[in-house]
Amino acid sequence: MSLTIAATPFAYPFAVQSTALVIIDMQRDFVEPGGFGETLGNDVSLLTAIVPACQRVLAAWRKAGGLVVHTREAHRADLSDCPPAKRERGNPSLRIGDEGPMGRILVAGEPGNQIIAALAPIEGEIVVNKPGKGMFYATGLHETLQELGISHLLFMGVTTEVCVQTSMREANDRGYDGLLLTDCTESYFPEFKAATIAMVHAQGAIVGWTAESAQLLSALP
Ligand code: TIU
Repeated sequence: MSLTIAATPFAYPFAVQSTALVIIDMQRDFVEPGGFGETLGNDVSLLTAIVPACQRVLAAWRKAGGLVVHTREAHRADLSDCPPAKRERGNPSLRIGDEGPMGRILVAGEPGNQIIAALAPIEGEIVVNKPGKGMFYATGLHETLQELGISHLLFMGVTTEVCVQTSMREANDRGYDGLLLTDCTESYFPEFKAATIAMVHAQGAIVGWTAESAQLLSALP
C-alpha cells in the first residue's frame, strides 16, 4: 500500500514493506555521562530529549510491521578498524579504546556501546556495528537492504550533523529516498541541527526529505 508523509520540501511517498526505520547510534556512549560524547567535551544531556518521540515512532513502526535497523558506532577490541587519525585527533579526555566509566570507549560489546534500554532492539531487527560515521562504510548494510527490497529510509538518532547526516548522504548516493524525522534527531549544537535539516531538504530535496514524527504517525494505517 502506498502511503504519503506531508514532508518538506514536498510529499514523501513510501510503502512500509520497502522502507526501513534507521536508528543511528542511540547508544550510551553518546547520551550518557562518561562516554565518547562527553570525552569530546559535549553536554550529553541535550540528547535525551528526543527519546520519547523516538519510542513513539519505533512502537508505531513495529506495529505497522516495518523493518528496523539499529546502528552503533563501534570498533573491534583490537582497534584494527579504527584509523589512527580518528583515535589521535583532538584533545579528548579519553581516547577510543581507553578504559572509561562505562568500559572501553567506543569498543563493541562494552557497556557504553549498548543501545539505550528505551530503544533496545528486539528479535528480527538488524543491528549494525559501524566503524565510521556513515552506516554504509565497511558494514555490508547496502547489500542486506538490497536483498530485502528496501528503497526508502526513515532516519532518527544522533548526532544530526555527524552520523545521521553522513548516513543520509551515503544513502542518497546509493539511490535510497531518505527522510529525516526532525524531532527524533539531536545534536550537541542546536545550530548544527537546524543547519542540517535545512541543507537536507534544500534544492528540491538534494539529500532527502524532512518531517516531524507526527506526520509519519498520521500517515501510518
Ligand atoms: N561527535 C559527534 O557529534 N558524533 C559522533 O562522534 N558520532 C555520532 O554522531 N554517532
